[in-house]
Amino acid sequence: MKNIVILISGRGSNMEAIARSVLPGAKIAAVISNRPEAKGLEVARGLGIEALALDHKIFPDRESFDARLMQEIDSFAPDLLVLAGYMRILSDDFVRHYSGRMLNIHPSLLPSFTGLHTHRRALETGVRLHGATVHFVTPDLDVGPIVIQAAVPVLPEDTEETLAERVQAQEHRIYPQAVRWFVEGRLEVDTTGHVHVRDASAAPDGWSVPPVEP
Ligand code: NHR
Ligand code: GAR
Repeated sequence: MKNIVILISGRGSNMEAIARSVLPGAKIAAVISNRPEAKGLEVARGLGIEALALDHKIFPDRESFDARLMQEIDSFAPDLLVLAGYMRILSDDFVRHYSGRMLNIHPSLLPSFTGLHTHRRALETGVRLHGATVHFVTPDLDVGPIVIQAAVPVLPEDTEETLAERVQAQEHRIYPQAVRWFVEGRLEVDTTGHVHVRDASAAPDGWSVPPVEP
């Protein structure tokens, strides 16, 4: 059995998409939020998943919070740690501890728009294509090996909200896909930091084209 631990900070819609599509042979062992008020905690409990909060505000600094978070996570013996809308930068020691077994979804077509407020910045910049990226987490923010991306058009009448909604529909498709590949043991990061998907049925090297929207 492969254990998956998911970290959230908010709504938990990606967590839910992953939980609903998890393969036999894998299990969401726990969902942990750094924000006690995160809606996703209730969503997880509704799905029968153990859900707990660890409030970062009661810790004196980032390192002590991360050390305690690591303890909680490791009590579930995770094979994979999934960041799903988790909003705290993780310290280097934490990232090294889960090296090669921690994924994040970032709401942009990386390497464009690392960091926060990606939809607003995409609209301000005037890009015609935007999207989401699943990547392995490395100490430097939002630059780890890319597993899968999906692109969406930016439409003239878009607001941050309508654009976010279009991107998130793709997130709910590509994040479960990436997790399934990981659970199947099919992801490989080569020495140049490129990810390969072994025996991908979708396309020659595991990329997948999102369905064209109307
Ligand atoms: N940690 C490391 N080391 N590397 C990454 O690639 C990480 C990471 C932690 C989170 C997710 C990320 C994203 O997809 C992620 C990737 C939060 C911030 C941030 O600035 C930046 C990137 C991401 C998540 N957080 C503020 C902080 O001081 C707090 C913001 C808030 O609470 O609203 O931690 O974009
Ligand atoms: C998602 O769109 C995710 O890409 C983004 O937050 C949303 C979380 O939604 N992540 C970040 O912005 C990380 N900085 P969810 O809680 O419903 O999955």
